[in-house]
Amino acid sequence: MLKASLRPGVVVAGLVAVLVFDLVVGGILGAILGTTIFANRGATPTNTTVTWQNNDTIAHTIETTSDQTPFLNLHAFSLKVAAGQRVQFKLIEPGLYHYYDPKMATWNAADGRVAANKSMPNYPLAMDGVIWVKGAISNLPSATTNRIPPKHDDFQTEFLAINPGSVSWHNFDTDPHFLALVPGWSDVDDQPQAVINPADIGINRIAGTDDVPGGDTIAVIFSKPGLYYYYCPNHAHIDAATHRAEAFKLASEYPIPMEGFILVTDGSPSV
Ligand SMILES: [Cu+2]
Repeated sequence: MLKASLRPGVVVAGLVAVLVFDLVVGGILGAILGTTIFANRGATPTNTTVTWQNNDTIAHTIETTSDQTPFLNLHAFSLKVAAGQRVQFKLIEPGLYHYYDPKMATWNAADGRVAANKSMPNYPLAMDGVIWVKGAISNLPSATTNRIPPKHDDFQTEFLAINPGSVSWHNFDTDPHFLALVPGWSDVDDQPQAVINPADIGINRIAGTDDVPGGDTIAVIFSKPGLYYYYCPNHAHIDAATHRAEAFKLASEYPIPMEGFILVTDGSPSV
């Protein structure tokens, strides 16, 4: 099966920056929406309009997940976009937005993740995406924690946000798990992409309870602001066409990949 590649493009018209990308390239039914990230370069998030271009031959729905935190999905939306058409939406509040097509994927409430529907093209990759609208967010910590639950090949929390500082992971599972950034996103020559995975974190092993009584904890320092997209190379691999983590079949939460996001703000006081 052909994989749809992601073709983000940024058009700047006055103060309004518009991201146009294809739901599908080449008319492949139900292909990947992609983990697509939009960074507003202006100081006025209220001028942030996102455009979704549907190049598929069927209509799609673009809907925020039911996950909501002080920095995630602050403004819920559900948009329909007909085949060959585009739809626009203005995002006002800074933070992350996680959306999916509920006809192509399902919200797994137990895991708090979007899971691809089995009959969809590009399974196990789900039709979902992430947008980051830059801007100050109040009351973020400079240190936070995540965990790997027992018997789970996933991270308990998909999205975390901090001021520059550190994130700790504790492994309650029996197996070792790893943390590494998903390659293919950072591009220093492309300003909106330069803030995605802006500094490498290496490959970090977190011993499980088979190796260390109670499981190990590691802390990773995130001093450079940006959006970090990471995965566990022991339970997922990278799909080269989309630069997305794809679950290994033997991973316990398959088709949900063992991945997560850390938003590191610039730490400036909120207004
Ligand atoms: Cu793992």
